[in-house]
Amino acid sequence: MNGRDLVRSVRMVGSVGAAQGLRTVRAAWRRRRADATGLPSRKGERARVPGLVQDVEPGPGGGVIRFSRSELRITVTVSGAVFWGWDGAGPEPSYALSGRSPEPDPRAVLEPDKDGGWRVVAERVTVVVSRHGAVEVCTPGGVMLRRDLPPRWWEPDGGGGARWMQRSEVAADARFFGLGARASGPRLRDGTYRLWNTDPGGAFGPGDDPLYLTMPVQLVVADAATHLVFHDTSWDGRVTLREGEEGAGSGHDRAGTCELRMDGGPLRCWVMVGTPARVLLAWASLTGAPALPPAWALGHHHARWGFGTEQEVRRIVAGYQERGLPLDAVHLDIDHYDAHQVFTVDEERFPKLPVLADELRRHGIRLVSIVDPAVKALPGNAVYDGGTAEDAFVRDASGRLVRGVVWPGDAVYPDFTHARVRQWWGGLYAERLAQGFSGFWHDMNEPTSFVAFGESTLPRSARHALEGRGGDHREAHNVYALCMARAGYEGLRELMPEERPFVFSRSGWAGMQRYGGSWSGDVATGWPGLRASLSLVMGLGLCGVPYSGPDVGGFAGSPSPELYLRWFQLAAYLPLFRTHASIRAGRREPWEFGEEVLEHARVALLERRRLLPYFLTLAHLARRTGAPYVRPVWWGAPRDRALRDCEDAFLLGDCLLVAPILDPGADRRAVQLPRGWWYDTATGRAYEGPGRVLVDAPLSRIPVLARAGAVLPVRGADGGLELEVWAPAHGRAGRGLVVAEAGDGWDEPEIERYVARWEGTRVVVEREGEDGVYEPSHPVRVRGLAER
Ligand code: NBV
Repeated sequence: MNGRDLVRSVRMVGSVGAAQGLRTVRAAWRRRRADATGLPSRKGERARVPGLVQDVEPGPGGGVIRFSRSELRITVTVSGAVFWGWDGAGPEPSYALSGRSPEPDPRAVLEPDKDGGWRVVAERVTVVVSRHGAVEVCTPGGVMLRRDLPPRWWEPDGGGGARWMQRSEVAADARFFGLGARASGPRLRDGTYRLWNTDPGGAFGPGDDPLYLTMPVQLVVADAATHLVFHDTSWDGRVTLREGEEGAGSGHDRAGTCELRMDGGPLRCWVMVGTPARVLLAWASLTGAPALPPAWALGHHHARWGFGTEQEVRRIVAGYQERGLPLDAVHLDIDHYDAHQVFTVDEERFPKLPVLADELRRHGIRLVSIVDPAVKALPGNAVYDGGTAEDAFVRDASGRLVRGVVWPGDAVYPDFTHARVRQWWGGLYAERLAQGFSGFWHDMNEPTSFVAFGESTLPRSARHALEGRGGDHREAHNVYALCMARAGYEGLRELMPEERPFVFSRSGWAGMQRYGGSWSGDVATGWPGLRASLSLVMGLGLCGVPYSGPDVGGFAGSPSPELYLRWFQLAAYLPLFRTHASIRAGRREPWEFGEEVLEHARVALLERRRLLPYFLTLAHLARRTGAPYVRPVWWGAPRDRALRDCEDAFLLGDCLLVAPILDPGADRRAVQLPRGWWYDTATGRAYEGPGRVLVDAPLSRIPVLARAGAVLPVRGADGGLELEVWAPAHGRAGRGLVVAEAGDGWDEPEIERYVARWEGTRVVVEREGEDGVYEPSHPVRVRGLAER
């Protein structure tokens, strides 16, 4: 056990309490024993490299190139995405892909290149393979975007999965993003990042890695182009990144490097090239469109571990109502379960949950339930009995049930990598729906088991169905939560076919967006935690998971009024806007931090409510295009170096730039602007980008700037939809897309397109149709005129 594991274990045992202590010691021993006998030996490993090119077999979109000790399959697909796989690896089976892999591009053919190499030339990329097996992905103009050097494998003596390693080079100016949810980003600086979903066992900050949701997806942004690279293997691994250095015109650039070391799984990869928007579109078409949350999930959520009783929930809801504060959802944590057992309710403290849910719903407030995967290992517990009858729980190599320890004590784990088990589990949400819950919050699904020492998860030797292929936890671990999300999502679709499910999950993997979103887990209370929150949301968005948000105020402590307010103000502009705290943390209601904070929090809440139509539009656009709601400021200008290095602000869709306050004591801040005119929405003052400007940020607000020419849907004073238009720069036109609310079902609302242009001294707004322009379908309010 390394030092970090030790710290984790101590934290974890500390947080579960003495009663569980002994169980966690036993669980740790069980885990160690299982792995001592249940894992294949790595003895006598032999290293292998591909060797020299021998011959080729052209095929659709590319073909197979044979080397003396391996072979490489390359396919350029019609969507422009490039697939390559070594050693016979094809794109399927894959947990990330949403369906069959895309069709090969019939125009892309394998042809000889210089020095005995081969290449495939396609419309958007050229792939060049050297005779030693290095793979270069280049722009159509021939600029190299990444060069993957020949890989190396280590094969155990008795056969079985090989470990592998691959080094790559990227442009000297390239910046790395992604790898799932990372606390130290969004720009991933030099260092090693692990690919193993991990509960940090308590509050985490920017220095903690890995966290709950990792994925082998990198977005690499360089002057020549942006590319997304996805190594499609779910095994444990490590990515070591090193940014390059430009030689300031001396011609001595040092390339950026990435070294990937994986414990197993196929060596295969997808690369998508283009603008950030194009790349995310290609990624969403490969791995699936982001699920559209119901409209209420885009409002304000209030959660806490330890509401404890129905009366307390009522008290808090009344507190919001009496003060005129918008509230859309209340979340119940594990303390509403009967003795912490999933799919149960403590009837004494929550005797009439369906009545409460009904009452809240009449006031426009939904109830959301936590769902933990681990099931108390106790005959008589209905879920345990049902799962036993289904043979649903994970077993070890000798066929015994794997027991871990979680909140209810000794517990067993459903094997979500089995379709039958997912079907069974999905059906259990009927109990939750009957209790009146509308949304689901998946926790502890890395999966976590409390252990006194070693890794806080299942034994690596634990067996999993892996869709009938069979395998162990080394391969299933990282996709466990993804498969749980699938089970929940698909179950809910069957149980309430008329409503869009709302599922968000602490852990996950590539493709997670198909079923729902995520949240930042137990982020530490403190200014570094606030910064980490933004990093997590942005990083996930760039990996294709657009819906997430942090615990406002941080999970475990008591934020100062200022920190709480700044967190609240940031989260009001993030997709999931939720206050949440640990059972041991201080209160988090907006009125608990004094009059001044309450007034400013009210402004943030009302602004969020006003922006709801815009959030809904962004959710629809994310589903259709893969573009996250929260985008780095370089989204539309990845060549702007100053923007590429800016990590403390973000674009909310196309229209707004949000510059949160991430440090104590600040009352103004520098904002790096992309090209064009930007209005401070609070003062109306206009600034011209590109460049850096100082903007006021009194305690009452964080800077939010609107792009000149933006057309965004907002909620008007009468509750109806209104178009807010920010005057375009003179001589310029503005544009905006609007998707109007169509309920929480499956209706496909139309995308309305608007143009704003100057006519003399007036700004005119028109709706564009197939055959001309029309009057807008909603009232229009033009802003920013006086100031220009
Ligand atoms: O269910 C209790 C908590 C929950 O409030 C939190 O949001 C999760 O991230 N849960 C973790 C388990 C306990 C953590 C110490």
